[in-house]
Amino acid sequence: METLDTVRAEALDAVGAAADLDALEQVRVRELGKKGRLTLLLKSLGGLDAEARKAAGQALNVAKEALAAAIEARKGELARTALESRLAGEKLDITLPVRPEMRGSIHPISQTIDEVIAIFGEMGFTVAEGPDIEDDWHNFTALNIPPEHPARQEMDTFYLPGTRDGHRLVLRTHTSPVQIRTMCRQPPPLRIIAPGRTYRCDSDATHSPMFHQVEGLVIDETTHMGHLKGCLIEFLRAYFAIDDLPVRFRPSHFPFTEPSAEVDIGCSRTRGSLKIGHGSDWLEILGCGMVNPKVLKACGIDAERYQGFAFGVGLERITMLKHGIPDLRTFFESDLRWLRHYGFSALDVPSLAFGLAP
Ligand code: 2U9
Repeated sequence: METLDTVRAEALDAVGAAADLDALEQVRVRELGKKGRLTLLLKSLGGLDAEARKAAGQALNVAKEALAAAIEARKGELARTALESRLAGEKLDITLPVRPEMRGSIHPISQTIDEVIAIFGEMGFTVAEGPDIEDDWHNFTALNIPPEHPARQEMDTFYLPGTRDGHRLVLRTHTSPVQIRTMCRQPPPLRIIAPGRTYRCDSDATHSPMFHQVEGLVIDETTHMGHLKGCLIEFLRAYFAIDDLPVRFRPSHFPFTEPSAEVDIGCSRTRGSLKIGHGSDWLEILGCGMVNPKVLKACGIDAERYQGFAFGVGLERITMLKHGIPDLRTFFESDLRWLRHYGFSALDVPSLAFGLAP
């Protein structure tokens, strides 16, 4: 049988000679593992008498501890050398050009919504929101749009299965139900805008089944058509950043306003190119009117005491006009090159004081 001295000397030599962590682990298993040489020596003590067993046992335990300590120390040494040789091999070339950083950008529709909120916010409007899934009372009936009205026909409206409080469910065709809900919930005076997604069963070069609108509503005891005109002229001049933008109001008809008007801005069309702000042509840009008393009554508002105006703007349209975006469909294609070209920096938050857009 091997003597303790021989085993210890060989084991310590092997620890010193272990060239890497794997080799060191092999030494540990060979000497101290379940069937390791020192472990077997310890087991073999059973045959000795008590006195000799005690002395040999102590010597063996001292040897085991010394070996375990030597293994730990060698492990530290090996780890240090491994790190040093890695550091010596790795070089950092600080003259290399920086990696390109992929930055996200704000979608032009989001930018327009932020700009519209900044402009109307300055005039004292707050933002109201409501559900995309509506019922036909909030989307049509309360707005004085009767069941036989063409806007209600299946071909224009996305009807959903099921009903709410006995009313058919629809994807809202305008954001007007947001104002209906606000009027039903909150007494006048009211001054709100409702930007958001709207849906119509229509898809071609100038219509998308999902598009965006912002509508506005002012209700109090004294607001009249002069306020409507001043407010919308102010909005259009701020949005297009043209102080003397020509604006004209043409009589029109909507079921929810009376009287109603369509609003045009001055432009020029020369050889297919459209320029906003000067020239002798007009471009239709939004619809508006004094809120029909029937709509106020549907929401439980005293139409003898209260009155006000409302308007609606298509956000894709004003965004295309301001930024020269030629095709509506590109808004929703999620083409990264398009988004990089037309998108806005997240740091350029629109405000009237610091400029709406860079
Ligand atoms: C309530 C009462 C009245 C909102 C209005 C228009 C005129 C209008 C179009 C503009 C372009 C829709 O996106 S578009 O096709 N909108 O012409 N919208 S008045 O009138 C309201 C709204 C809510 C309670």
